[in-house]
Amino acid sequence: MNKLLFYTLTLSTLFILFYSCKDDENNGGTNGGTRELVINEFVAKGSIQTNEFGDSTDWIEIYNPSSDPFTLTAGQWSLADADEEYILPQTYTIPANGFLIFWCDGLDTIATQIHTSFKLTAQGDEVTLSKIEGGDKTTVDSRYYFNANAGQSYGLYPDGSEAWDERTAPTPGSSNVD
Ligand SMILES: [Ca+2]
Repeated sequence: MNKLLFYTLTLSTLFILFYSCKDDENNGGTNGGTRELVINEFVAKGSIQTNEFGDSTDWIEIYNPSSDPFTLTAGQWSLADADEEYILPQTYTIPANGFLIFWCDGLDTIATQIHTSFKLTAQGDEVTLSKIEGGDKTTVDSRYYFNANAGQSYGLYPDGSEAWDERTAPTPGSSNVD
């Protein structure tokens, strides 16, 4: 084997290894934020949970890590995927150490539940929770993933920690299980 071919093959192998490892490490990874509230869990493909209309749809669970209730004022909070931002049109209060579910079904409405204008992309997407005050937007929490597995969630265990992993038993609206 000549030297040029050897170096080309070695570099190609290293490149492939680097990017395959990078994808694994980044599944459910964070892009940072202030974490007053936490993106605690989500399902992006093959959800077996159904919204209030009986449709199986993706969802995102927001967790309040504080021992005090947390109020999200209408128009000042948004949840977005990589392409679209949904601004919360009603004020909600999340109880101390409680949860709020956004159903990502593209319905863009609020009935008993919150239904975002976007759906999550199974192949990979980015989920961002932001606060909007005086025209300024602050990222509170952000997560991204690649190639979601059907019926499984990504989530933190324990709730609000930094330990992201795939969860085989999704728990919308209640504490995550290992
Ligand atoms: Ca949960």
